[in-house]
Amino acid sequence: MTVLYRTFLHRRRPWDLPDSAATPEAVFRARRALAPDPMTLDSLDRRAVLAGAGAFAAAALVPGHARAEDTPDPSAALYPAKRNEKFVLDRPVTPEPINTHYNNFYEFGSTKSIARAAEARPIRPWTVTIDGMVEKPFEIGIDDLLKKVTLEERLYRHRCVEAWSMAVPWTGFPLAALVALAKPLGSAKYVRMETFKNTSIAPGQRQFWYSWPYVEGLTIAEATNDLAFLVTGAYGKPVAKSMGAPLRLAVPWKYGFKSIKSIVRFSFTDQRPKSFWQGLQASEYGFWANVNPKVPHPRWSQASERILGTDETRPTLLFNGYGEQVAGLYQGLDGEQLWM
Ligand SMILES: Nc1nc2c(c(=O)[nH]1)N[C@H]1C(S)=C(S)[C@@H](COP(=O)(O)O)O[C@H]1N2
Ligand SMILES: [Mo]
Repeated sequence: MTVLYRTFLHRRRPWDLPDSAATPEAVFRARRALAPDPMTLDSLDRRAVLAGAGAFAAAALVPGHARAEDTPDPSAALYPAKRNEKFVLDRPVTPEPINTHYNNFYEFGSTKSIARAAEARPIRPWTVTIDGMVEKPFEIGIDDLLKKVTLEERLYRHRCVEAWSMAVPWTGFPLAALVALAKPLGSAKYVRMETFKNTSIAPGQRQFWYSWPYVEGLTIAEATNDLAFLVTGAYGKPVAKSMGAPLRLAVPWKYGFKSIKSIVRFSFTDQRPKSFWQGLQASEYGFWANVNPKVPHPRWSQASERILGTDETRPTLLFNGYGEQVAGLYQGLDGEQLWM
């Protein structure tokens, strides 16, 4: 529990005043290990963090207590899927309770403890719209979409821009398979992805200073790269609501904010999409957001990462270790801000 509790207390709202930058790291860490930092938490958030941690402790200790992964799901029989051994890790898989209970999902609040709030969100029916520059726009239900693809398991690293990381056994299918179903026109250059919007189930979406819904985008070349993965499951079962059920992206060579959760729309376009975080703070979060240890975030270093669930800090790898698969995508783009 000590290790699990510690993960709740790692918390950095990206646009907050950088108390990690203003405070010697050792002091900062010691303070964080005791309590959520009152200087960076408003009182509502503070209550959410404490309630979330308490709820998790109860869920972990009381057998049979309802948790996200217990929710019945019509696609459950598709799991576990066969592991694709091509994707290997250099570290152990992150324990599942950490992954399902330490989340960035601003639709449900700006703390990491949103798992319980996220349980209120229905994930069936779930309709995905494919539109924009395609041969013929269409809508498809998630379970019909699942019939058109082959699920596989892949072990991926997952690196947040906040300098923590996990290792996740995702299940899903290549984004390239969805692009093939969509039949984009030759003139389409980007795919823009959008999260659901429903203020009655996602309290964070009532916060007007964000521009909802959450949006992300990739070039068609990135979207059809073998590594770009649409996630429907994790840990051998349907993916938890807190992690973006029933359909989220995993682009492991980019910072985590690119991996948009709970997608309802894929639009093909010749205009570069403006993402959620870019809209909020373009000087800190860009379109490309490729992981690079040598390019610091304007308010903190990206040289190393804390591996959640352990006491380990490791040097961050260029493209999060996936350069061999993706470096070629960025040749000739020297004028672009590829690393933020
Ligand atoms: N819709 C939506 N997608 C999102 C986010 C979010 O707040 N809303 N957070 C992003 C960030 S910053 C990260 S690090 C990952 C976190 O995924 P995880 O909770 O499964 O670790 O989701 C990304 N996708
Ligand atoms: Mo993130």
